[in-house]
Amino acid sequence: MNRAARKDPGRFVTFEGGEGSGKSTQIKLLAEHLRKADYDVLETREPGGSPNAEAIRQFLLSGMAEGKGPRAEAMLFTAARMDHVEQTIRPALESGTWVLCDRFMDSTRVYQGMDLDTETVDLLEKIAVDKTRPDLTILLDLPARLGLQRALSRDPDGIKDRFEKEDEAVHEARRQAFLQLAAADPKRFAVIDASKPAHIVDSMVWKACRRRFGIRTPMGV
Ligand code: Z5A
Repeated sequence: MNRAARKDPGRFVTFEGGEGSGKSTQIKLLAEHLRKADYDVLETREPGGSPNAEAIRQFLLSGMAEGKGPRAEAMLFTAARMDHVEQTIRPALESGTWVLCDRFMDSTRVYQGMDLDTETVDLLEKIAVDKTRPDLTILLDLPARLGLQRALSRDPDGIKDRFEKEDEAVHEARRQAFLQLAAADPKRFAVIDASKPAHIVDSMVWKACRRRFGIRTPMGV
């Protein structure tokens, strides 16, 4: 019988960080560790993760919402998140599945929050997330320039999306905003140096996860 069948609680782990910081790479690696340890795991992403939210993703990343201003953009991210939480995340957690999510509420705080007042962001977060808050947030931290280089080398001829087009100083300011969020909530966040090779980052992420949830493996916690 696996752990979900034994009614162990599902855990909610979010990954945050800048463009090209390695979130998708590390989610796959963490999912492998957890599955080997006999957990059921769901990998998902934002914006997206449910059919309606994926439709909103297309609209947002194409840049069609950009001219409407940061409030409208934040409301669209919120609508997508609400659907994702209701249709995908909450049911998975209730069934004992671990949810690993590429970006979540902290991305709205950083990307849209820099142009909005805190009360508005707090309200949108409450509407979309309510009590479904991450148990652990892995912040993959690296200089914006390195992340942008990695993203570019992954897809040198690709069309840049709404956010990829912005300049390095904007990405670096977001990096600092993520670090401030982490400093304000050290119990929830683990800040990982993502400039290291992927296998080193993987071992740091797995260690943070084992510590946070007390997971024992043959190698110990
Ligand atoms: N957004 C927002 O504004 N508000 C919100 O509320 C939310 C999102 C939820 C979504 O973009 C955009 O939406 C995002 C913020 C905004 N835009 N930006 N910027 P997305 O989903 O298309 O992309 P992303 O979230 O920014 O992630 P990404 O660019 O796909 O990168 P990643 O997942 O963090 O990295 P990766 O794909 O794992 O790695 C990138 C490359 O680096 C790849 O070739 C890897 O093989 C390589 N890599 C990975 N790790 C390493 C290490 N350690 N060393 C060397 N190379 C590595």
